[in-house]
Amino acid sequence: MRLNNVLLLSLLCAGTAFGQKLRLNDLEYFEARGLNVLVFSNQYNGFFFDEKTAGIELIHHGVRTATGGAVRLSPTPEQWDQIPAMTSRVVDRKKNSIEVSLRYNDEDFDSRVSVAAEGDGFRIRVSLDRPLPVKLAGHAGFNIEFLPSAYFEKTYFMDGRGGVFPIHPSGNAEVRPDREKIPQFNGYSTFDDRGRGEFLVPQPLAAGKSLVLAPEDSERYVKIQSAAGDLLLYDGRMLAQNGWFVVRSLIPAGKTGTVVDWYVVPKTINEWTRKPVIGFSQAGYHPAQEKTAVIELDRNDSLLETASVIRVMPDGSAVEKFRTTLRDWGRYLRYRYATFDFSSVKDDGLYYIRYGDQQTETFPIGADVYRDVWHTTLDIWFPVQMDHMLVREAYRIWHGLPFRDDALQAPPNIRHFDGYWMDSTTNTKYRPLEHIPGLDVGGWFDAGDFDIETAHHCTAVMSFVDTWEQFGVDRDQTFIDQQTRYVDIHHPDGELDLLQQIEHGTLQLVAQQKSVGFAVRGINFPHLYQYHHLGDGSTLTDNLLYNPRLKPYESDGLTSGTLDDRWVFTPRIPSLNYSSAAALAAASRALKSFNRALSVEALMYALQAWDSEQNNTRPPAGAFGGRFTGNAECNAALQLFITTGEKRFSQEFDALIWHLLDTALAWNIALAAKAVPHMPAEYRSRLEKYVRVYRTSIEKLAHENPYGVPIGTRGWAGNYEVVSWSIANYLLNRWYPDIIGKEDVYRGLNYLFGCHPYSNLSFVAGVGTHSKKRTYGSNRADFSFIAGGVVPGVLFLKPDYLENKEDWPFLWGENECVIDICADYIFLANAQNALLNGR
Ligand SMILES: [Ca+2]
Ligand SMILES: [Ca+2]
Ligand SMILES: [Ca+2]
Repeated sequence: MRLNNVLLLSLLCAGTAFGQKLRLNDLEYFEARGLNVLVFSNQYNGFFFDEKTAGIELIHHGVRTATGGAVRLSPTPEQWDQIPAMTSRVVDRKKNSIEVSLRYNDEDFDSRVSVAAEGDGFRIRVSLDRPLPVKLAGHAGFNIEFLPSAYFEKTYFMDGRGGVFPIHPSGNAEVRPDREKIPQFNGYSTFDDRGRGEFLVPQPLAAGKSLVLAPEDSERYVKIQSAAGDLLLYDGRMLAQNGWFVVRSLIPAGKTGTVVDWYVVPKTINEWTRKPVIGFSQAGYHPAQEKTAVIELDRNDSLLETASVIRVMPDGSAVEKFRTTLRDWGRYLRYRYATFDFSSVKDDGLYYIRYGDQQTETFPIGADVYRDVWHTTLDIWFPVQMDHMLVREAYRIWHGLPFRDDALQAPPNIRHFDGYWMDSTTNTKYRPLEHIPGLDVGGWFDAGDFDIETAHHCTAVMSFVDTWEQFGVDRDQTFIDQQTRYVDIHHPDGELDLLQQIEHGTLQLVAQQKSVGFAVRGINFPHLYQYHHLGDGSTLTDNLLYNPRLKPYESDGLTSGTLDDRWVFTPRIPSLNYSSAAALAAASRALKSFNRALSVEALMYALQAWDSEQNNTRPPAGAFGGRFTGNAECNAALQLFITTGEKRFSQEFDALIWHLLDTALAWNIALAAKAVPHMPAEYRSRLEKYVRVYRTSIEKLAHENPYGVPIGTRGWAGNYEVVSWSIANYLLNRWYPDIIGKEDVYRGLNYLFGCHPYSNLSFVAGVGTHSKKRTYGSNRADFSFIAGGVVPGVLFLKPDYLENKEDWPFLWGENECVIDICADYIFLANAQNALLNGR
């Protein structure tokens, strides 16, 4: 009866097909104005597991507010819980429906989930051909997850009873014995049960047949009705700060056919149109550079004729300085774009852009606008990432002295989390779980996690040396004392910070070569429940060496029976050892007069690593890092040549580089450019042909998207590629200015500083008028940031959505700052200054 009314009502609405508001579009998702329903356009991947970017998802009035619609095995799945594999996906345009088949291989459990447009919303049905495996009864259910920050300070109704969504999780949990637990990834556990053999099950906030989320807010209103079992509302943050609000229905035991049947109606606002995003540089512009804002528009929006630049005056008045006609760029992914060229505005001053009734933040134009933009990254972000040091900033201790108990030899034959593993042998002289001395020195926390990721260390040290050699950065605003392992931010100590950071990275790389004999995969945690640590890294272990003769949690004051020391992962990875050789050879130059002894050691180990890899057989291209081996070997040859001047290295470089350029030009062009000043003149002319081919790829980008930079589509957003691309252009511009122009360099920072899709926030936390204030660092649970961190940026979600959430820091692919991009950002900012204001 109710259904008929809905049907009748919908049929009366003009323009809707078959009485359904949602229709399947060409990109195979359901669409209505203000609402998209994605059904496994994005799938779970087996690397980071549940990234909160897969399954059935809602994009509600432009914001992705729901994810993870799927059959799941726990009430509030965490990142490392089992994920279903999608074994088929059938799009039925006649029925206006999509059906997917899901499988849990380990549990031999198959299900089908269908989503069909119906009335003002859609129906979700879960069906089984075989009853639920007995073991999964009470565990398996259909879940969908709602973004907490989208529902903060909002309410819900469950069967007419009102409730408020909690800002902080404050529900109840129940303790259950381990035997009832559905195993997480590879038998690891995210829960530290202190040896008690138990786990936690969150209890629902509410239960009933009909749930309304955000009845007060038409942009967020969603009504869910269950035809059979109860709807249970959970708060996933009870177990993990990055959890979402979960709505689920249990799958009943012993049944086949339809086992879950929900009717979902997200409200939409009539004629809703997304507000335009005016992309521009929040850090401002140099008078001499091109200045083009990119305006991102809803496809239903109509482009206004003009935009203007308004100058802000010291007396508080504002005057229009410039107005011009906008250029329609056309469509890119889901939006329409227009460009606003105000390059002719060159006077020093403060300005904002006005488009329609919108006015942007105020930004400067001036020769000095980029002079200091890298300071916070070197002054604050890198010091906070420093491992094996206590780090203070004025009254705040960012973290105590961590990992004095580094590190134990990882046992062989393991498939670990975070992309770590061990081969069938340790490749070292150490027994499994034996303490390897000497590793508790130097290094940086790689990212928002606390492991030493050697590959990124090599990149960061290499990048720092490039910055040192090309720009002679002579800043000193940080106190760094290796003797007492103490760092104090905003405290000059008479030593150049960049050299101190090169020293800090080199100390760790040298220690690996010295103690282990080669560059290790990294130093990471034995337990998954340590890995997801939030807050002060020094509290992650007890900082006492592991002593197997003591019981867990027992200590003799010097050692401890708790197996919490980090593990050293020691598979042999030639590309990594070559990268270490390159970084060490480069660092030995930078450290020559700063730390003579370390400089000598660095070169010695660089040569040793080189020789040992030259004598090893090369791994197949398919092996880990195999495709990078050529580039890493070539880079090591170049750095060793620059440092030693020995011909054998330049010959090896020359023997490798051309093949690399022929097979993967974009990956290797920057390396080739770095060699120009060190190679004979004919090298430069031979390279020119490749630079011309590379030029065409830059031109192609200008047609691919309105920003003219490479926008990545991987599971980790692409700011690193944008920065690397701009650096490559800078290195090439130096030798081939007629082929690669200065503007090809400037576009990268312009994009980073706010001229990008989704929003116009600067992607460098704390830099520019309006910048990222919630990033995925050690303080992410505080919805905060570490100044100077550069986030990955806009994440591509299939088929046409770019996203960088600012109200939710926990999506690492969007918001996690890592050492390699931050080091490269310092280089690029200095490069851009050098180009604009003279080398
Ligand atoms: Ca890591
Ligand atoms: Ca200093
Ligand atoms: Ca310990």
